[in-house]
Amino acid sequence: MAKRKLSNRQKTRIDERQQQHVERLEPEAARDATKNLGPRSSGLVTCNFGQQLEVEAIGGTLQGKIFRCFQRSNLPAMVSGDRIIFQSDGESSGVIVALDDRRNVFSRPASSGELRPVASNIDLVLIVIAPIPQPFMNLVDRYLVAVESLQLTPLLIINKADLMASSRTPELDAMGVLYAGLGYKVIEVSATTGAGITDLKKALNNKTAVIVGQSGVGKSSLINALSPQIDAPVGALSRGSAKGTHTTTSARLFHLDGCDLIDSPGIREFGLWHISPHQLLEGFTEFRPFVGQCKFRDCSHRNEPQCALRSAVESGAISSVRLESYFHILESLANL
Ligand SMILES: Nc1nc2c(ncn2[C@@H]2O[C@H](COP(=O)(O)OP(=O)(O)OP(=O)(O)O)[C@@H](O)[C@H]2O)c(=O)[nH]1
Ligand SMILES: [Mg+2]
Ligand SMILES: [Zn+2]
Repeated sequence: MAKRKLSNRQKTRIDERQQQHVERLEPEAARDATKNLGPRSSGLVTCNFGQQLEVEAIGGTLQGKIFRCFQRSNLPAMVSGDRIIFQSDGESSGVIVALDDRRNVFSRPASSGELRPVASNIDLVLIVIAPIPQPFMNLVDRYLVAVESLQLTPLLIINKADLMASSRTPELDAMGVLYAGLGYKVIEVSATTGAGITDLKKALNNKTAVIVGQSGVGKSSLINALSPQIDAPVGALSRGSAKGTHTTTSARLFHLDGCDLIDSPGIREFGLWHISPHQLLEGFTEFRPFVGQCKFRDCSHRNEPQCALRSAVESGAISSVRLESYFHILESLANL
C-alpha cells in the first residue's frame, strides 16, 4: 500500500516536472514562431483575457485590424491602453515582442487587497457611484488615493439620476457636496435617460479615461450611452441584495467619439490594501497643508495634544468623515 502511494507521488512529481519542462519550452516556441511571422508593427492592447491579449494595429497596412496575441514571457503583464510592438501572421493572431514606455498604470484595489493593474496611459479616472447599489465613501476615497498617487485627474460620476426621486439618500447627497467642496469635479448623469451625457462627453473630449466603481453602478451602461454603436454587456443587479453581479470580467478599451474609454470590472467588496501609509496620507489632498504640523512628529492624529489634523477638523478645514475614512483605510493597512 505504502509502496503504491509512493509511486503515485513519484508519478505526480514526474508529471509536474514534465509540465515545467513544457512551460520552459513555450517561450522558445513563441520565439521560434515569430520567425514565420510578418514584420514588426505598432499596436494598442485593448483587452487582456489572461493567456491572450487583444491587440489593435496602429499605422501601416494593418491599421485598425484586430489580432489575438500571446506575449513573450520576458515581458511584464500587459493591460488595456499599453502601446506595444507585435508581429502578426497577417490574419488574426500574433506575438507581442516589446512594450513601449508607459506614461502611467492605474491599479484598482481588488477585494483580496492587492492593487491590480487595469489600464495604462490614461488622462482621467471616472469614479462612478449610484443610489443603487449603496455607495461607500470609503471606496471612493480609496480610488481617490490611487488617482492622486499617479497625479491623475478624477471625475466623480453620480449615475442613475433617474432613480434619485425614489432612491436619493442624505449620504449620497453629502458625498456629492463633500467631493465637490474638495475641488473634485462631480457630474450627475443617467445612462438610462441620457441626462448629463453631453456634459460627460465634454469632460472626456480628446482624453483616454478608465471607468471604475462598484459592480452594478452602470459603468458599461454609460459606455453604451456615450456611444450607441457599442454594445458592452450590461447585467441586472441581484434581486435580493441589490448588488452588482460582476458582468464585466476584463478591462476593455473602447474608441468612442472623441475619446478612448476603458471599461473595468466592478468590485463588490474591499478589504486590505497594499499601499504605504505615506501614500495614503498624501492621497487625502486636503490634509497636505497640515501634515508635519502636529506637535509630535509621530502623531497618530487620534488623541495627541496640538494635532494639526484634528485642529483642522475643528476649524472646518477638514471634514471629520474624511479623517474617519482615512483611519479606516489606515487600519486595513496596519492589519497586513
Ligand atoms: N435606472 C437606471 N439603471 C441603470 C442606469 N445605468 C445602469 N443601470 C442598470 O444598472 C445595472 C448594472 O449596469 P452595468 O452597466 O452592468 O453596471 P457595471 O457597473 O458595468 O457592472 P459590472 O460590470 O458588474 O462592474 C443594469 O441593470 C443597468 O440597466 C441608469 O442610469 N439608471
Ligand atoms: Mg460592466
Ligand atoms: Zn496629528
